[in-house]
Amino acid sequence: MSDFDPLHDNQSGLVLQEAKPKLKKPPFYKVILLNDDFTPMDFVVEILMEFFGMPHEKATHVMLQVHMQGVGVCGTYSKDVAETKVYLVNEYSRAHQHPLMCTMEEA
Ligand code: TYC
Repeated sequence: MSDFDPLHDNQSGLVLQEAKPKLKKPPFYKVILLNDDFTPMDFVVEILMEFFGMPHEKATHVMLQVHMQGVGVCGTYSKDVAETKVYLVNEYSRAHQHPLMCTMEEA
């Protein structure tokens, strides 16, 4: 052991514990679509393609999953990106007079 070892202070007899790094990875958020009885299926497919970059086939699959199960995940993003997508999708739906609801939850 060296003369100055902060973890084992020979003069006081104290043993110090090194501080653990407190950095945590930032959380990710799932962006979620909710089913409703009024929004046309084609409009939901368009949303999934335009705002979430899905090819037509995948967008159709996710739309049908939401239609049958009530909710579905559009993608997983950082908090800022998820919040922006939720805002843009809800604004776009309202602008087209559809009640489609988009929301987010921590992944
Ligand atoms: N249930 C709608 C219909 O029958 C279609 C739909 C799918 C609506 C997904 C919303 O998130 C949704 N026209």
